[in-house]
Order: sequence, then C-alpha cells, then structure tokens
Amino acid sequence: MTTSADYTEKIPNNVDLHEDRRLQRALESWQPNFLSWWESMGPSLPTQDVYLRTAINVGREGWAHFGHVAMRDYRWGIFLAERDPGRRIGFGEHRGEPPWQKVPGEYRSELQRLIVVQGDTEPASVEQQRNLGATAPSLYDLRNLFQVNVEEGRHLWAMVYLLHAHFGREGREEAEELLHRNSGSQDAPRILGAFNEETPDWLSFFMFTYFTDRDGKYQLGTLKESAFDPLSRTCEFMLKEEAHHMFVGTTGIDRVVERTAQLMAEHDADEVAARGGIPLDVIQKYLNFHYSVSLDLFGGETSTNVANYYTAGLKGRWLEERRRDDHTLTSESLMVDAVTDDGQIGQTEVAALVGLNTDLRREYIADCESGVKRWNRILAGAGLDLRLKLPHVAFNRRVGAFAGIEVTPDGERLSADQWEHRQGEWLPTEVDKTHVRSLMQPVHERGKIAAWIAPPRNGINGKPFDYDYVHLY
Ligand code: BYC
Repeated sequence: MTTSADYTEKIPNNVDLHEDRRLQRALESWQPNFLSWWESMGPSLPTQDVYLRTAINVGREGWAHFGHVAMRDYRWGIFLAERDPGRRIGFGEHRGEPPWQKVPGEYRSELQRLIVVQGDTEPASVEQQRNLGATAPSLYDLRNLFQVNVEEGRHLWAMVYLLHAHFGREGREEAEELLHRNSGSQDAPRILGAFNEETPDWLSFFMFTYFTDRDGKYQLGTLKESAFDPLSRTCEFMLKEEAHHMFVGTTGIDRVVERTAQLMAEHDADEVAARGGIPLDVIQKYLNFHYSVSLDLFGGETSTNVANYYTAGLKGRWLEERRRDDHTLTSESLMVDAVTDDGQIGQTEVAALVGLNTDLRREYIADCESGVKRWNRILAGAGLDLRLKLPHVAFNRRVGAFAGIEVTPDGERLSADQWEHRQGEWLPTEVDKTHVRSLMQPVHERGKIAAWIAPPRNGINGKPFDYDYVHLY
C-alpha cells in the first residue's frame, strides 16, 4: 500500500485495487450506479466547473490538489491512512492484540451494521443539500457547498469499499441499498433521524455542518479506534476531510451572527429583519433544532449495543488512548442523564459500558459549547448584551431517556399540551422559515455577497474572496 493515490486507475485508490480483480470489477460495476445517483440526487444547480480539492495523498503534508473541475468528472477515490505495523487494539476484551485485517466471523453482523449506518449518512447529507446551490449567498459559499458534497460522496465510497472488500454478497447488496434509500423518503428513508430532515436554506446548512457534521467527527473518532484496521484507517483519513466541513459550519454561523450583530448595533434589534438580516432569536431557534436532533444521533443514554461494540473492540471512545482507566471498563460505573422515578430530570448510576453513548455525547456537547462562545464573542464585540446558548440536553429529544418528555430550553418540564402551544417560541415556526427562505436570493456574481451574511475573512487555498470559484452556465 502506498500513501499517494493512483490516478491512472478508473477508481483512484491507494489500496492496490488492481491486485484484486474481483473486487475491482465489483466496485467498477457499482461506479455507474453511484454516478447516476449523483446525477439525480446530487447538486441540482448546473455548473461548468468548480474550484475543488481532490485528495492525492494520505500523508500529513500536501494531501490535496486544488483546481477547477467539472463536478461529474470529480475523481472519487478510495484512500486509507497508512498502516501502522506496531498498532495494537486499544480497548475491550482484545486489548493488546494486533488489529484485525479481516472481519472476524463472530462480529460480522455488528461491524456491517456500523459501516452501513455510517455509510447511509454520507449520501443522505448530499440529498438534503441538493437544492442549496440555487440560493447561494456568494460563489465562495457555493464552492464550499460543493466541496462538502463531493467529499460526502467520497465518504460513501469509503464505506462501500469496506462493504465490497470484506462483507461478500451481503456487503454488495448493502452497497446498492445505500443508493436506494433517500433522505425524507416515505418508503425508504435514511436510517438516522437527522438525515431525513430538510436542509432548505443556508442557515440550516451552516447549522447542519456545525452540529451534525460534528456528530460525524465524534462517531468517526470512535470508529478510528476500531480493532478492524481497514475501518480505523478509512476513518482516520475521512476525519481529515471532515475538518473543512465543520469549518464551513463554524465560520458560516460566525458570519451570519456578525451581520446580525452589525445591524443590531447600527439600528435596533427589531429592525434586523426589515434590513435584510436574520434576527438573533431566529438564529437561536435554528440552533435549538439542529443541536437537539444531533444529540439524538448519539443513541440512547444507556445502550447494550454500545457496550457490546466496545467490549468486542469495534467502536472505542473519543481519544481512547488518553483515558486513564483500564480500557475494558468491566468494573466501572458512570452517571448518566435520566428521568427519575418521580418524573424529575436527574442522573442515575449505570455500568460504564452501557453509558458509552452518554460519554461520547458529553464530549460532543463540550465541543459545541466552543462554537457558542465564539458567536457570543462576536455579539459582545459589537457591544450587545444578548447571547446565544445551547438548550438543555432534554430539549426536543426523540431518542433516549428524554424521548417521552418535553422541556423548555432551560430544562423546565412541560406537559404535552404546553409543549404543543409553546414550541414555536423555541423551534423555527413556518413564519420564521418562510422569512429565512425569502432572504435566500442567489448571489452568483463574483466578489458579491448576500445582505444577510458577512463576507469571510479569507478565501480558499490562499485565493481571494472574489476569486472565480465556480463557473456557472
Ligand atoms: N435515529 O442502542 P441505541 C456523519 C436506533 S454522522 C434513528 O441507543 P446505539 C455525517 C439505533 O440504531 C455520524 N434511529 O443506539 C454527518 C438502534 O437500532 P437497532 C454517523 C436511531 O446502537 C454529516 C436503536 O435505535 N455515524 O458521519 O447504541 C454529514 C436503539 O438505539 C437513532 C454513526 O452514527 C436516531 N437518531 O447507537 C455527513 C456511527 N439513534 O440497532 C455525515 C455508526 C439510535 O436496535 N452508528 N437509533 O435497530 C452507531 O454507532 C450507532 O448505530 C448509533 C446508535 C450511535 C447511531
């Protein structure tokens, strides 16, 4: 295996695909199906070409090439991070043993399930973002959207490679299914909740890339620890690409908040909408929505699935090697969020193994706080007293311990009736969404930007903001 990609092949790869003709043929027969999915479910705005990065090397430096490419000619490829010959399994009952290069029979179905769930999210996000090009606030943003889209397409390739290479006929069938399920479909929806929600406007897109892509970061981080070495190495490289997706979300929300703060400081909080900005309370409602549906992506507060995954060595913890414990957790306990017997929100002590979804969700929440701090610094810098905040962990949850209760963003219990009447105070209403959508007028002119968002500080890859990032027809 080499670190650099072979681009002479039909499917660029660094896994010596040409040495396994059967696998190569199987993937080459999946390729046209992927391309026809991309044509029908991928970005709907026609473009001549886009200034995109393409992965060329999995090493630390110089891993990507930037240039204008027609999106249908993008070279989606298969790249695994370099193999570490000294690697040992870091947790669970196989701790200390060499990692597996093949799938052990006893863990086959669990591993396949994890890979399918991960793979399902990638094309789902492309489908959700399909129509955003038509309303991009600038060519810079348009290019970033397409960069995210092509890389989510590549992440699908990453999972499909594992399914084809290691899971035989069932794996090939699952790879087909990944192209047949669709976000929001009645008959064949995507597997996880957040991936069937709409991303109808750019505020949603930035919130999605901040909060939902960040779930991706944490889930990939746990799969990077996996004893199944090909999965670990795939996820390691995906995380590298993922960083840009979260950058798009973080700085996107920065720029929306900056523009709103500017309008509030110059005029009056009530005048933001009239002057073409997005009111801060609407930004807060979008944040509440995307954060809460992303919390659901971590599964239940307690889960026997996650205990089994960990013990078997399939899915570790975030930064497993930095944890100061025995990495098997058989005699540890953990406090997890729960609704107590008297109906109060509290905590309960459980075996650490079954609480691992909570452990990961907590890491994620701490990371989300850092974004809120940034955005509040922007508000403070504009001389404003108002602040954004993350809602309570039990707010608007549909999965886990809080699925059956309703609370305010401050964590106050509500009856179902009260929730029904008051949810519009905290989640985007039709009026809010219609207003945000009305602002989404495309700005496809070089160097120009929509009025509801501030321009970025820097362009991409050292290019200026007014670079011709996308050539439209
Ligand atoms: N919606 O035992 P539990 C990304 C299911 S994002 C619907 O508590 P577990 C990306 C669950 O599957 C990262 N169903 O859950 C971001 C289980 O069903 P089964 C994606 C849900 O198994 C942006 C049942 O409920 N990667 O990469 O401990 C753009 C009981 O649940 C949901 C992964 O998620 C939900 N929200 O944990 C592009 C990693 N939550 O098995 C890409 C792989 C739970 O009983 N997946 N359920 O039929 C996993 O590790 C786990 O499957 C989960 C759930 C963390 C998702």
